[in-house]
Amino acid sequence: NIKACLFDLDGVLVDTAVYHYQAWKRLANTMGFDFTEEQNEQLKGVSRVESLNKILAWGKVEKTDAEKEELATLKNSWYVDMITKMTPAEVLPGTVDFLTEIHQAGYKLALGSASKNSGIILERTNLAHFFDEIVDGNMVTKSKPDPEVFLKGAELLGFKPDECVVFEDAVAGVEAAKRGGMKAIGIGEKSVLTEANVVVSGLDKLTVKDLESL
Ligand code: B16
Ligand code: MG
Repeated sequence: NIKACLFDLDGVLVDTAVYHYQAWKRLANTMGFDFTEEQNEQLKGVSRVESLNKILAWGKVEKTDAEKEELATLKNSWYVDMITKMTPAEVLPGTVDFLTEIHQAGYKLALGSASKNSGIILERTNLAHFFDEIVDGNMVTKSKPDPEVFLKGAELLGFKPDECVVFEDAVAGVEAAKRGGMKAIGIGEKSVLTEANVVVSGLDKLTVKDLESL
């Protein structure tokens, strides 16, 4: 029986992917190359350092660790400029209703995000109060598809993995949930999130009943 819900942030609760894309694109452009929206898909759910490594490989650019750190910091400063201007209107459809409903039904909620900026985003969008625990990129050493972020969330909430369900939009995130022994609800396309127990296009398509039948 499901007792706790673990939520990915970007692509599930809010669409910050557009801001990540703009900031990474600007960084690539300053180095004299570009990448496509399709390539950008591969950056979803992936940590900041790993995203940078992929982008540098696409541009066939080599950088030292010190230079990489500088580049990642620069990208993050542009990204933070954008997310500090976010408003509750940018929360994805159905999110507030669904979180309210499951909270009232007695489920415990945790965030399980790869982002080190989850705090700002949750504050700006007015979602912070829904979560009993928050686990993000500041608290983990291994990124998805490693299950660390979700296992930590389950542990902090005090539930076993098989009492938890993860909501994820990234292939790496669904894999992390499964490797951690949890159920996974995919947010996106069935043909992409093949390992998920259920796939829907967004939280607006779910009700508390869907958790009972997992
Ligand atoms: P930051 P999620 C992930 O968030 C994003 O999907 C991914 O594109 C980003 O690189 C990663 O967070 C790290 O973000 O640079 O803010 O630490 O989907 O796990 O909520
Ligand atoms: Mg995501």
